[in-house]
Amino acid sequence: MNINYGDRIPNNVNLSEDKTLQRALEHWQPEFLNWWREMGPEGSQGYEVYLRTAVSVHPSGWTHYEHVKMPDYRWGIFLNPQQPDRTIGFGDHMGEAVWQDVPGEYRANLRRIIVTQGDTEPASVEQQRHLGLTCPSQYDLRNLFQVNVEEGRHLWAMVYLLHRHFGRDGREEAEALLQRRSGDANNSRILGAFNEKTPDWLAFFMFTYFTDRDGKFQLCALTESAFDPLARTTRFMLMEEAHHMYVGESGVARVIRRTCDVMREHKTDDPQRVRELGVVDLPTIQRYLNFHYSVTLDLFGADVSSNAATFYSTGLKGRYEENRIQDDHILKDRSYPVLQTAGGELVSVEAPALNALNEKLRDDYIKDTVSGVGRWNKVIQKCGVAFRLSVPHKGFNRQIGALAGLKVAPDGRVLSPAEWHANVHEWLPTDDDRSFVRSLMGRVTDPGKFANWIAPPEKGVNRKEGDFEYIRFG
Ligand code: BYC
Repeated sequence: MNINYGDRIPNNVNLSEDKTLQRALEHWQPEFLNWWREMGPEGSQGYEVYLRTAVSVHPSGWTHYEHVKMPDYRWGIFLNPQQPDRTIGFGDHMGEAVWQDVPGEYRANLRRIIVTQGDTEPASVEQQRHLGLTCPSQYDLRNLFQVNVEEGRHLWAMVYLLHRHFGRDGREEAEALLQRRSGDANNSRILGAFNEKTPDWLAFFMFTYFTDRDGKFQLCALTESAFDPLARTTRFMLMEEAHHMYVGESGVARVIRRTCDVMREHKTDDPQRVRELGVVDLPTIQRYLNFHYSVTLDLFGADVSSNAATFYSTGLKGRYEENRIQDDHILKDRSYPVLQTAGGELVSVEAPALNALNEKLRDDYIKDTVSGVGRWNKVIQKCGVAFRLSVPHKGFNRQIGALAGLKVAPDGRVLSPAEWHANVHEWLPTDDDRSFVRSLMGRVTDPGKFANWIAPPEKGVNRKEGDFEYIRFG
C-alpha cells in the first residue's frame, strides 16, 4: 500500500523520514479503516460531511473545514511543540529532565495507561454507531460525525505512541485496540462506562458532557507526565475534547430550552402532559443526568488505589493543574479525605494522599461538572420554570471503589436494598423513560430543520447560516 505521508496523514512527527513507524502504520492503517467501516457511524460511508481537520499544531491549523467522506478523513498525528528544558513537576523524579524515551522500569505501567486511554476512543465511536439514523438535524449529525472522527484521531494519537515507543508489544496492543468491542461479553472495552449503550441523542449529549469531561481531566493529568511525548500528545488532544464537551453542554441546554418553551406555552409542569406534547420532561432529563454522572465517576478508579500512588510517584501521571497546587508535589506525608461507611452512614476519613489521587481527580471533575449544570438551570430559570437540576451525591450508583454496590440515595442517605428498589425508578432512567425518549427520535435531515424535541443552536458551525448543507447525502 502506498501512502503519501505528508498529505495523507498530516503530522508533525517526521513520519516521511521514519521508516519503522511507516512500516507499523502501513500494517495498522488498513486495519483501522476496516474497523471504521465495520464499527464507525452506520450507513454514513458515502456522505460528504463538513468536517474540521487538524492540519497543524498552529492555532490556524484548526480552521481547516471542508466536505469530506469520513473514510477519507485525514487522521493526523500531532504533538504539541517540545518545551525546551522541561523538567518533571512531581514525584520521586521531581526536578529531573523529562524523558523522550520510555524508561525500562516504567514501561509496563506507561503502556497500560496509554492502552487504557486509547481503548476509550474507539469504544465511544462504537457506542455512538447507530445515532446517525435518528439525528434531530443536519447540524447535530455533523457534530456527531466530527466527534467520531476526532475520537478516531485520538486513537491514532495513542497508537502512534505505542508504535513509536513500545516495539513489538506496542504493535500488538495497537491491534488489540481494534479488536475489543464496546459491550462484547467476550472481548469488552476496558472501562465500565465504555461498555454501556448510547441508545439515543439525549444519552449522546449527556455522554459528551459528562464522560468526555472525564477525558478532559484524565488528559490534563497526563499532560503533566514525565514521559514527554505523552504529555505533548495529550495537550493537543485537549483542544478536541473541548469541542466534544461543548456539543454535550449545548445539546442538553437545547433539549431543556425546548421543553421549557413548550411547558410555558401550554402552561403545564405535568411530566405526562409534557411527554404528550412531544418533548422530554425535566424529571427524565434529571434521571439521565444521574445515570451518566454516576457511571462517569466510576471512570476515575478506586478511591484508594496503589496504582494511582505508583503512577504519581514514578512521574507517569500527575494531578489536574499540578503546577498550580501549592504543596511539595511528593505527597508522602499528606492525607486526603475519602468516603467510607460507618454505622450505616457515609463518613469522611483521611487516606494517604498518594493513594487517594483518583479521588482527588474525581473531586476536581465534580467541581467542573457542577458549574455546567448551573448553566442549564439558568436556562430553566430564564423560562420561569421552577424545576432545578442537580448532581446526585458522589456515592450514588457507584460500581467501582469503596462505595461499589452500596445503596446510596441522590441526597447521600445510605439505604437498605429494599428502600433502593422501591425508589430507584425515580432516580435512574427506567425502561419506560428510555423507550419514550427513543420514540421521539425521528430522522430530520432537511437543511435548517430540527426535530420537535430540541431547540435550534444559537450559531452554526464555522459561522455558517441556518440552512447550510452540512451533509451531502449523495
Ligand atoms: N471500569 O487501582 P484502581 C476519555 C480497574 S475518558 C472497569 O482504581 P487504576 C474519553 C483497574 O483497571 C478518559 N475497571 O485502578 C471520553 C484495576 O484493575 P486491575 C480515559 C476499572 O489503575 C469520552 C482495578 O479496577 N483515560 O478519554 O487507578 C469519549 C483497580 O482499580 C475501572 C483514562 O482512564 C472502571 N471504571 O485505574 C472518548 C486514563 N476503574 O489492575 C474518550 C488512563 C478501575 O486490578 N487510565 N478499574 O486488574 C488511568 O489513569 C487509570 O487506569 C484509571 C484508574 C483512571 C482508569
